[in-house]
Amino acid sequence: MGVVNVTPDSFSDGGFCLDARSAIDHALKLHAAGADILDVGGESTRPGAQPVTLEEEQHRVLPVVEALAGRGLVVSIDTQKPAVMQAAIGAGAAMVNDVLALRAPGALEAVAGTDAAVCLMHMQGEPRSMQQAPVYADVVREVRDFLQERVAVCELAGIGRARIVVDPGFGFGKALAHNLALLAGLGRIAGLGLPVLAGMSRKSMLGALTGRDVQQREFAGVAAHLAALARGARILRVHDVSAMRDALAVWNALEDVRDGT
Ligand code: 7PJ
Repeated sequence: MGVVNVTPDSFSDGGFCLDARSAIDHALKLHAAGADILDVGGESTRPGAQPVTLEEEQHRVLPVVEALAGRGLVVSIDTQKPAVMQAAIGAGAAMVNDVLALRAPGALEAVAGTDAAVCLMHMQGEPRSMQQAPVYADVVREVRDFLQERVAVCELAGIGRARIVVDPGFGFGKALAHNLALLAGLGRIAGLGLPVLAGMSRKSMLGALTGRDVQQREFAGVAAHLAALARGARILRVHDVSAMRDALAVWNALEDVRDGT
């Protein structure tokens, strides 16, 4: 899964068209580099980020979703807003990626009446304040229990298991030790029996481990995502698709070898 952010380009005065076009161009490059899913988002969920209005978010993402889905590409819509989910599915999105795990009023209904897939992510607190003082007794158990409960709620609402992906939400209300415990214990999340999505690309946990700035975390990201793959992750949400694809080429070649001796 390649990350496609549709946020205004502060260096251009071209406004919306330029933003949409550059997002589409970027997404096509990620697809050419080997991304199977393009995750389109118009509202930042980074720690401390400010919310975006419904109108602004739709204005940003819908032309991009439509253009990519219209080319036959698999599009995921990264949003917390039920109205954006519905409009994006109408524009061709095949998956809803929701950091709130469909907890917003109306979100379950927005997905239930469609055949879109959904990624349910764990987050402690809310983006504005989630990194201030995250606390867990047993982070892997608490995240797994939360996801299990959200899966049950989805099933009751008519969203069958075949449509559901789960995600521990690296960096969403987690200190470094929590993120590492989740990565080490990812097998217990995979034990829920649903595909696991892991997203650590460029995140501060990689900065904390390497001392590197956000633009220089590519190698650390590849290592982290391979570690997730080894523990059962099925979808890797990354910015640096080419690097991840090369690593997967090596990884998958080994999977095909029955006897290495
Ligand atoms: C994630 C996400 C993640 C899912 C973001 C960033 C922050 N969606 N959206 N999982 N992270 N499912 O990319 O740094 O980890 S936005």
